[in-house]
Amino acid sequence: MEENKKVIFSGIKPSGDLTLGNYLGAIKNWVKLQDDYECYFSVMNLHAITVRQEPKDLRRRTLEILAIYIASGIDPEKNTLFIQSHVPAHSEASWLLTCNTYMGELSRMTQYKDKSKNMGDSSIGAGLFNYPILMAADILLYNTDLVPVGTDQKQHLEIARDIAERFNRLYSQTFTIPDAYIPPAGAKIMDLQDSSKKMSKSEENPNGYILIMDPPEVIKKKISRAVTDSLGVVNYSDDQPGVKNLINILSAITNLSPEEIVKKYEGKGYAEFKSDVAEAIINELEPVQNKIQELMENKSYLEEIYRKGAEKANYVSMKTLRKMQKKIGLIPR
Ligand code: ATP
Ligand code: LTN
Repeated sequence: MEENKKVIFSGIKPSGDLTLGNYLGAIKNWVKLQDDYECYFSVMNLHAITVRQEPKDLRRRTLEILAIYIASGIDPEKNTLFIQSHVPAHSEASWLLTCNTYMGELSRMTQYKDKSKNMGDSSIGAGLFNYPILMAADILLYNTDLVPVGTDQKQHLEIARDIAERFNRLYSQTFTIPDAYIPPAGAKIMDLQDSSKKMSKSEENPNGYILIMDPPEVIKKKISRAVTDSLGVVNYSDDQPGVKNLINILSAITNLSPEEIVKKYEGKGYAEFKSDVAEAIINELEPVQNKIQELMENKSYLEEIYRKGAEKANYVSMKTLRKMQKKIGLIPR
């Protein structure tokens, strides 16, 4: 029965072209979870504008992310797919939660610290600081039980839980307390050029990331240039972070455990290993890429999906928003 299913909410912001990190850390797991949960997958365009975006790129990427969700195997008939800005309750709930959140807890967020570290106070947007509150609103409006994300989002999940618990304490039981779901493999794919950083779509050096839309020859080139070490042994160890990252990528794609992969490459060099990693990525992404292209040529289909998604999301989120307003003491219209 649909009503008894637990609820999942997750999303990706269109702040750059999506990487293999987004695919393995987030989307691929959503595909696996979709049958067992009632799922809301959103394109977080209001989060994207916490840093400056070129309007026409933002528009293109918003639709592209929707196409990527569907092309990756998320069934638009079974799940609610929508664009964040089409559901005003997110912005409204975000304000109500802003008035119940402290500067202190926001200033501890490592994503905020990382993103603002090279900016002066007068150029850090307030949206970047308040980002986790909007994310809490996204999650709490749907009475979400589980939020499948990569490791980097764990701290944001914790603040969402804190905000929810505080609201429940102050105004009586209102929100479900959400749990993070961090996948066993692929939770943190690292930059191919610098294994101390996560692979990120906002990174400047394109050799550090693989894009979901990268053509096969580009993928081969980037993997063959990926930084490893001079040991020459395929081992799953923190002393060999570059190799470990490639093992994690292969493991997330093939479902083989890191141990099984190490065994398979016993006595073999990096060249063969890297060429198999590239091959696995290409085989995984090629059908997705073709489907994305097809979907991007069918804008009216995408429009139909996001319209229907917004309708459902508006209905569900408005119910929670009204509850919040009433409890806080705002007079209903
Ligand atoms: P940016 O780098 O622009 O801040 P991002 O890709 O980190 O963007 P989102 O697009 O919002 O941020 O991330 C969407 C999802 O992808 C999140 O669940 C996040 O945890 C996951 N994700 C992002 N990068 C990685 C990565 N390198 N490894 C695993 N998961 C990742
Ligand atoms: N901040 C998230 C994107 C995001 C999100 C959400 C993820 C915005 N709202 C709600 C899960 C649930 C990120 O991954 N950078």
